[in-house]
Amino acid sequence: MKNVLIIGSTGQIGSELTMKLRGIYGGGHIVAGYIPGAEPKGELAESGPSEIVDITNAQQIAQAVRKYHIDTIYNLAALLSAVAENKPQLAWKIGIGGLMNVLEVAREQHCAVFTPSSIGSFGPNTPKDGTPQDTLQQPKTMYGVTKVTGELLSNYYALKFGVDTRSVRFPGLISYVTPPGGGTTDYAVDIYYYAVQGKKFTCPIKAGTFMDMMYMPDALRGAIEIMEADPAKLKHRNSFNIASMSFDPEIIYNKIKEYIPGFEMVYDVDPLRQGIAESWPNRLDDTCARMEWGWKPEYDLDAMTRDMIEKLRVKFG
Ligand code: AKB
Repeated sequence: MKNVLIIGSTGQIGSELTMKLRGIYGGGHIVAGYIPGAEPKGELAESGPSEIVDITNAQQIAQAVRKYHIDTIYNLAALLSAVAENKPQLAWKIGIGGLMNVLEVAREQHCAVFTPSSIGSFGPNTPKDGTPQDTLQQPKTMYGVTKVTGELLSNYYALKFGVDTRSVRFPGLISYVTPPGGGTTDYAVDIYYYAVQGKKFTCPIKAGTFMDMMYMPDALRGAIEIMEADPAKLKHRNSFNIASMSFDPEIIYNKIKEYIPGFEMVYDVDPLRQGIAESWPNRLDDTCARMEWGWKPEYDLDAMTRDMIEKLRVKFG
């Protein structure tokens, strides 16, 4: 990987992945693609090139790929699960219309492509505990429908046209840098912001609802390592289960209380997010990722909680 285009570089994953890749390959090799209204700022704007690249505009993608001699595209444009339920047509346009644009440019200009999938690609009839790599994927959300379709389409382009497509199924991602917008797992980010600022947190997800979660540094490493993996060792491509921790609201609340004893949490369950959460697995089995490309998470709930609190304390003074 030498020249990389990140589509969605100012979003929750993109803002950190762009900086991490610039640290590894040099700022000039990593192009931050963004849409008007979501311009890169600060270090992200100053540390390397940026271009307007709207995923729904195939020509813009092709031009950026030609201009910077791109060989790898990270396609991070998507609506998260709760937003996608309210805007299903737009979710499809970005998630699948956009992916098709990326794959066509990649086919013509010989790029590798990373497009994240999600725990949202599974549905209520998927085995909930130890969810296997290869299993039923019949999601009931538009987000999930786009993720399963994206996995199939990416595999099709690999098989039919030899495009080097690879992917992981991300759990809920937790970070102190850029907040997520409109996901079902967002509560596990918000809770830290409230705790550190000494505010009472109202949790939209019921106690006892388990979902896979991951600290952002592990997620970024996963996204980079899968693209650097030896292709001869990959039996799967789109998309690998990866996992590091699974908890419900009570477990994360009690963990934060170990460090901030006065922290308070109450419940006001959001039926949309709760319904989505209940249709997702409790805990994925990531054996295939571990065996095929050496995936190994570094953060558990305790290590993540210590780091989140420390970093957010700095952020909020
Ligand atoms: C969401 O909650 O929509 C995302 C996801 C798990 O894919 N964070």
